[in-house]
Parts: sequence; structure tokens; C-alpha cells
Amino acid sequence: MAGNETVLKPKTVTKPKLEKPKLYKVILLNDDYTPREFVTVVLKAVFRMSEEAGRRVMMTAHKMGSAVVVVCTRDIAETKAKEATDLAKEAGYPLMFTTEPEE
Ligand code: TYC
Repeated sequence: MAGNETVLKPKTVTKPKLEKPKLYKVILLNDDYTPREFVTVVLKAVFRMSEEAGRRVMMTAHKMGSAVVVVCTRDIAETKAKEATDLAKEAGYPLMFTTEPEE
């Protein structure tokens, strides 16, 4: 080698800052009108839950007033909550899904 290679040294070193995305909970709210079976059907259809998991979450909301369905990114949480709430609305039920940031 001729010994005349240029070595470029970066003047500033940028540390990659990857913010981990904030997570959001989708929350199922109890009400007095939506049939239990319908709640389970929505949980299975929108959140891909098994019959057993769907019933468990539905019964938790029924007894406690609300239940966490899933924790995911804000975008997905809001889309799923709307999809599920809209499905119920179309069927004439007041069933509601909300979202909130995880602590
Ligand atoms: N409480 C409703 C009933 O007795 C059933 C129900 C369960 C509704 C969970 C909403 O998130 C809910 N028919």
C-alpha cells in the first residue's frame, strides 16, 4: 500500500435514540344490555380470542365493571376499540371499548 489512505473520523458521534413505543390498553366496559354471548363473539372476532379467553374477559368486565382486553401500540389499540364498538353499535348494543395509556 502507498500509505496515503485517508482516514475519515466522524466529528460527532450520534447515539441512536430509539424511543420504545408507548403501550395502550384496550378496555372493555360493562353495561346492562349487551348479551354476554354477543360480547364473547366480538372479543373472538376482533381480538382473535379463543372462546375460553373471550368468556373470561367478558365475565371479568361483567363482575368488575371493566376488563383489559389487550395491550398494544396506540394505533392498533384505537383501531380495534373502534372496530369492536362499531360492531356492537351496528347490532344495536351499547357495548363500549375504550383505550388508555399503560402506566
Ligand atoms: N352485563 C351484561 C349482561 O348482564 C353482559 C356484559 C358483559 C356486557 C361484559 C358488557 O363488557 C360487558 N347482559
